Amino acid sequence: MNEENGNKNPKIDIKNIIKAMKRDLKTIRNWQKVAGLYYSRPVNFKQNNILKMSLKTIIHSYLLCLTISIANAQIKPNVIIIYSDDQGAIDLNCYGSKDLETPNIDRLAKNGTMFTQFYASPVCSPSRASLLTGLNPQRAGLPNNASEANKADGLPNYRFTMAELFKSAGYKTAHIGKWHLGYTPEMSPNAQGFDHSFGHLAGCIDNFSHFFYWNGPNKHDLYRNGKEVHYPGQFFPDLMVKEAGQFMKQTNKSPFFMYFAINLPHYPYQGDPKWLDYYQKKGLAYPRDLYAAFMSTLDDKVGQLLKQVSDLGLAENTIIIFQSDNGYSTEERAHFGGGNAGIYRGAKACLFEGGIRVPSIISWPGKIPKGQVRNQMAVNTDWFPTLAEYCNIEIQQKDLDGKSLVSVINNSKAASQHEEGYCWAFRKSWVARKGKWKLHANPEDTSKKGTLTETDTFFLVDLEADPGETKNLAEAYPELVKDLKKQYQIWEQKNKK
Ligand SMILES: [Ca+2]
Repeated sequence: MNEENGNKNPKIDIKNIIKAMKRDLKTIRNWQKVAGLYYSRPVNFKQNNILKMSLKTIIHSYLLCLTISIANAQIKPNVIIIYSDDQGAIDLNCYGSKDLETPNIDRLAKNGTMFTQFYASPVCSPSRASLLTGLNPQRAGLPNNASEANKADGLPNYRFTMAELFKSAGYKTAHIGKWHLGYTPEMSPNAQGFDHSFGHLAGCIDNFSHFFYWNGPNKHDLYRNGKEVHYPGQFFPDLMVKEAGQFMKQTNKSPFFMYFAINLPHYPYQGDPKWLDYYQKKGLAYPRDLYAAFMSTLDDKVGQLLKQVSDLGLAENTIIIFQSDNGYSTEERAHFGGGNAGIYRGAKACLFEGGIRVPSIISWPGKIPKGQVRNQMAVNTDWFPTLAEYCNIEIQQKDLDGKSLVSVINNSKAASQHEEGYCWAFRKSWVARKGKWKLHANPEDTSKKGTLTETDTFFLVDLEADPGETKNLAEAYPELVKDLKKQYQIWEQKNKK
């Protein structure tokens, strides 16, 4: 089987193989006839046995070829990353929220493996830069949001992205949804390895007019492959699902990588009226009712996307990842909240757990354990090497910040890939994490769940004993503080290289 056919629907391959088998069996029968003529008739018992054995060997060889063909067909699975936007750490039923409905994403978790200690970045652009490069935001070159006002902001073109990785392995690649990784042609999705792109460049849009409303003149922000397109009045997530369906249909015969960066439940909260009614009748308090309606709308769109995957016969051979880019927002435009981080302190734009600890699920029928939960610490930079391993693609860069999660996914007792520690930096704050210990310098708490005083400049917590980060243990463990400061300094130096 050649590379190009590697991802063909296995049913089609089996048909072809059976066809070939029938054709060759006919040849075998002809050969039997010739052999029968060659040997003096009637063919004696021994000769007949030899023929039967030859036939058996050939059939066995075919079955072996068939097995190898099926295995080859699965060497290159399709990959879809669904990257949600500003979703709270526990905002799925499967993560503990009891007041909102998310049956489709929950089903993905039921059919796959979900992580309880999975981290990203505190805001959109750094999170996306890390996901696509396997590097921390500082090394990727985008430690804060890419501002529409500053054209120099964005993921530098020279960075090697996941899309470029898949493209190098013969995949068709698509970006559908939010970009927020730069505004110039060199930093556009098409310049970063995506064959096809449909979506908006800025951090958020109104989902019906597709305008970016912020300071200054309002700007229409919807593009297909760099060309501005207009669909006034059409709900953007519906356009995304439609575009994804068309892309998958067109690439049905070769493997694909699709980055489905759905801009929900990021403000403006524009939930489906049926869900707005549902949560109002249920008596959910404002602004949770608006947020929940938008979360359930997101869940509907994920359901529609997955149905298309299934209807195209691709479900068995498609790896699906679902993850939020950062914690829920407490900004004014988000009605000062609505999301839920459960016991965790913090929200979007800070380094407390509620800002960076996100729901994360991976599913691949028959290949990834079903209905499993993993508690090992993992990070969004890990998806780059994890997917490369699953898709059998060699990575050229040997110094990624992410590590493959395959061993962790396969075994709940495997060691975390980040036992040596991990660091984050955002604005004036930074975090050095090692094992259960987390040192947080210059902390800010966008959830305002507790007070912070001058004595909290270095905030040390034992995440196992105090996952809500309520008690600063820095004074009690000066040696640990020293070690973690050192870890951060080494990390900071490495980022400058
Ligand atoms: Ca976000």
